[in-house]
Formats: sequence, C-alpha cells, structure tokens
Amino acid sequence: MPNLVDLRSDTVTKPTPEMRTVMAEAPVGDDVFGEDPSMNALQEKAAAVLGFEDALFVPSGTMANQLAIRVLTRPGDEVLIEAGAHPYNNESGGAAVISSIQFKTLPADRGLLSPEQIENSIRPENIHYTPTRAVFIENTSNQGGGTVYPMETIAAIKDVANAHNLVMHMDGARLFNACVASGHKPADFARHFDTVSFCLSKGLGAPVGSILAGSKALIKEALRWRKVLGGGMRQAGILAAAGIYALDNNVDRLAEDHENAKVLARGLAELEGIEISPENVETNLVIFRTNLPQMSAPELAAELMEHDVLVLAFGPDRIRAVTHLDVDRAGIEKALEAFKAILK
Ligand code: TLP
Repeated sequence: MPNLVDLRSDTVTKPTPEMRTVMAEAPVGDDVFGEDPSMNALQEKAAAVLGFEDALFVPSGTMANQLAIRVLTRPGDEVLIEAGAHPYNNESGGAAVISSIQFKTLPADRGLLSPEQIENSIRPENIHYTPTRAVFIENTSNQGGGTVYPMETIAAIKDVANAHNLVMHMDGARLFNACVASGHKPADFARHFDTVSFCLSKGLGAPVGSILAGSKALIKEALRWRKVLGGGMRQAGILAAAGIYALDNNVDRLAEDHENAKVLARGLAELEGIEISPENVETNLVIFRTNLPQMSAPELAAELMEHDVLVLAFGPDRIRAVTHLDVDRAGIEKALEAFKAILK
C-alpha cells in the first residue's frame, strides 16, 4: 500500500488505536429500546454542547438533514437553501422522496446567504404559491470552500425568519471547524436554529455517525422517522463511544487542519494554472479552479493519483482538497511537490 495523501474528504479519516480501544470497551445495550448507555451518554453530551433539550444519533449527515426536513416541514412546503448546499445536490433527491417538499435555491457568494436574499425569497400568502416554511444554512459551507457564517449574518437571518414564521435548520456537518476558526461556541451558533446537525465522521475522526439536535418534541418525531427509514440501531454504543472520544479529543486539533489548508492554499497560489485566493481559506476545505489548456480538473486529479495524492474534481475546472487528522504537514508538502511536478 503506497503512502497515500488522501485529500478527497475529511470523511476518509480512520479511527485511531485509542479510539478503537474505547469502542471495544464501550458498555452497550439495545438502543431501539433506549437501553444503550454509551448512546444515551453521547446524545446527552451532544445536546448539552449545542444547548438543546435533546439530540439523536443517526448513521449519516444525510439522514440528519433528511430528518430535519421531515420534522420541520409539511408536504408541499418550500425550503430556502443555498444553491450549492448538500441536501439539494448530494442527497439523492431525498427531500422530494421523504418529505415531498421543494427547494428554492439561492446562489450565494462563497456559499453564504444574506438576510436580504432570504427576505426577498419568501413567497407572499397566495393560493398559487407554495408556502415558504424553512431556511437551511450550511456552516461551514462545503461548496463555498469551507466558509464560516459570521454570527451577525445568522442573527439577521433569524430575525427575518422570525418575522415570517419560518423555522431554521443548520447543517453543521463541519460545525466544529466553524467554531475553531471563529472562536464561537457550538451553542452560540445553535441558539438561532430549531434544529442543528453535525457530523462525527468527518474532521472529528469517528468512523460513523452524525447528530441531530433540537427540542424534545422535534427529536421525538425525528426518532420515529429514523425508525421509518430503517435507522434504528441495536448495540450502537460501540459507535457512540467513538463519538464521545471524538468530541473529547479531536475538536481543538482542527486548528492544525486549518493551518495545513492554508499552507496548501498558499503553495497552490504560486503555481501557474491554479486560481485560488489563500485568504479565502478559513477552515479545512481548499477549493480552487484550474486554468490549464492541456488538462481538465479530472485529468489533473488522475495525474495526482499517479503521485499517490488524491483530490476530488468538482466539475471540469474545479478541484477540492480537504485537510484532516490523517494528513500531516509532510503530507501537505508531498501534495505540493506532486502539483509542482505535474504543472512544471
Ligand atoms: N459531504 C461529502 C460529500 O457528500 C460531498 C464530502 O465529502 O464533503 N452536509 C454537508 C455539508 C456535507 O459536506 C456532507 C458530506 C453531508 C452533509 C452528508 O454527510 P454524510 O456523508 O455523512 O451523509
């Protein structure tokens, strides 16, 4: 097995020996009966971290978003969402299938919606119009390049939502990256929302799982819909133990990933044919455009693979490279050497 530098996603992180030890030793029970002590401990911890009444472990970030849509909307509703957001682009049309809602997609600079955009997108009450019900915010924004929402923007969006009786969900798949980069606490962001999700299986390094948090009533309904979707799990405490370990040990270190992302971005900015503004890299996602007459982004990704460096092509001239706990500074240097060798 070559020494791969895998920058495709922070989802590729593998549990460390220490994490595996706590998983192996976790007390477990039947979580569908609500009897798994490790799961109950994780859910209580996650609710407390976010400042919500209750939280639910789910197998994926996708299921967390889908449950949020399901419990916050009724069939025929409209949800305002940024055009690059995950539930619209990467969840296999789940919102149409599971919740029978439609999205109104709003293009936004670097993935960040503005309160004015929300205000201007709300449909007036009229029998011809789909009722606007909810606002979905992705923080950090994946397609936006790991951007963090300014707290004032979120507060102003919340004011607009309140004025129009809209509910709000935050897809915080990378919420802890947003917190480490901005200095805000998860609960500072979360208090503006009805539901919040975050992923344990991305930068935090757990093998599986996400959290959906909200009021007791909303989470009770989400629990029912998790069961409908076949997401009720039995001795899932083994997974919960990894989640607890991740929250206890892997949050502060995200700063290293952010620093590595900046080093990568600065190095890339010096190369002919790569378009990136390193000052826009706030967290662990590095997205850049290629401007290479001889090579498309997928072709560049394929060349990099020959150098044992993996990235994801996002379209014909866009690439994403993600830093995470399984890539150290030496890995970043190796990746930059590979880019240089190909683009020389
Ligand atoms: N995103 C994955 C891919 O699906 C694109 C990645 O590699 O970034 N919300 C956001 C903002 C996400 O980026 C993702 C995963 C999810 C939700 C879904 O999480 P999972 O993969 O656990 O279903």
